[in-house]
Amino acid sequence: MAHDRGLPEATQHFIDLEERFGAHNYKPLPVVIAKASGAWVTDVEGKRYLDCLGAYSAVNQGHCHPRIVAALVEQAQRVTLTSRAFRNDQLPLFEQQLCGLLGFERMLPMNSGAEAVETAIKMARRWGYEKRGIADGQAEIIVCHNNFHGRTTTIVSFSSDPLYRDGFGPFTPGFVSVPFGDLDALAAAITPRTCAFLVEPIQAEAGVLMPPDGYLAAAAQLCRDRGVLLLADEIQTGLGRTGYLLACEHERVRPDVAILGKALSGGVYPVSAVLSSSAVMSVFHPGSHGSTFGGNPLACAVARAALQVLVDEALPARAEALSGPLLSRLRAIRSPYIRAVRGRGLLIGIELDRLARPFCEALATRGVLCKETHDMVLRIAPPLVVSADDLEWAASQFAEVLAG
Ligand code: IF1
Repeated sequence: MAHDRGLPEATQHFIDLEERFGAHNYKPLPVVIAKASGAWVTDVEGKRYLDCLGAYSAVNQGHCHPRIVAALVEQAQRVTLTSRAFRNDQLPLFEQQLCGLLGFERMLPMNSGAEAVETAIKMARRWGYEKRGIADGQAEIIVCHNNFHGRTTTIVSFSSDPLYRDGFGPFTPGFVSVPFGDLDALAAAITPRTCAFLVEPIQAEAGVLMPPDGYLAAAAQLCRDRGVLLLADEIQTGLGRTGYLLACEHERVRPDVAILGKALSGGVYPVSAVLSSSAVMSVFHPGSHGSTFGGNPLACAVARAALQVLVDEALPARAEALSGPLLSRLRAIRSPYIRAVRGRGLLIGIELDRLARPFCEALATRGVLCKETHDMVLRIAPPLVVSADDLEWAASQFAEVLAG
């Protein structure tokens, strides 16, 4: 049982219950959120906070977007789940809309991001056997050091972080890891057994790490030349976060496979998807992959509304427009603790010379919610609907807590 001192009564009550009955696999800030709208959340005490995490980029469209919530309610009153044993009248429309918006031939719907990554892995392996003639059971996928792709046993098998791996073996074989941003290492790692290269365009969890300019484009070319599929995990970077619908577009790269999650539903419901060409998607036949909830009509109706909001409110362009002023404002902060400020669109990291957690706690007291990543980086990823004034105010709070 936690005995955080000095917390208000209702907050303490909920924390005590969770400490008592929940698994302790998280260490949240002591803020208990009860409702939210746009870029702002309200806790059980009635205190308001500017959300500078955006549920890890899942609420790009803002909390409880009225059009997405309306789609949810409307669909919930018609039909929520049919299973894929039958067809429903929402999935085809979602498939058409998502493929059209992102320029892919086909998509496959799942629920969580990790499931979509698993789907891409299965797809790439089978493609390797069927289309590339790799000997059965021998396919390899190249990944990057410090990757974050989710938490299934296969995905943690190729994590380089002991925090995510330790004690969860035996691990799935067939993955080779190279330094992120190192083209020569990628080239050297490709063998006749390599079916795919799985990469995040920006490594968010690793500390908002951006590869050198030109890396993604050169990696895409290398993959093309060597007959290797490029799998882009755009679960966090996609759907407007970095200023484009896909972060790969910064380098005019079209991945063979794009993996989406999080903001695909605006944070209203778990919806993920894998997009690719017909040729690659054709490795799946009836029975070879699926999910009870994947492609359910409620998810599809929500995702359709969430995509429409991204387009109608021009949220990628908004992320781009808000980015420059915020980055300059943050770079102008005079602080003994700041080592670097970096980011793209509204995915920004402030790297410190010490633990970031106490700063997150101080910011929460001042009404700004953000979360450290990899101990020493403050990550800023507000809903893309945030106002310029709110960001300016948040930046002044960052300046004050980081002043030293
Ligand atoms: C947690 C991090 C963020 C992701 C990328 C796949 C997934 C994620 C690029 C899996 C998920 C989340 C999961 C959440 C924390 C969070 C996170 F710090 F751990 F890395 F956002 F930065 N690919 N990221 O970022 O998607 O299965 O969770 O839907 O606590 O695990 P999921």
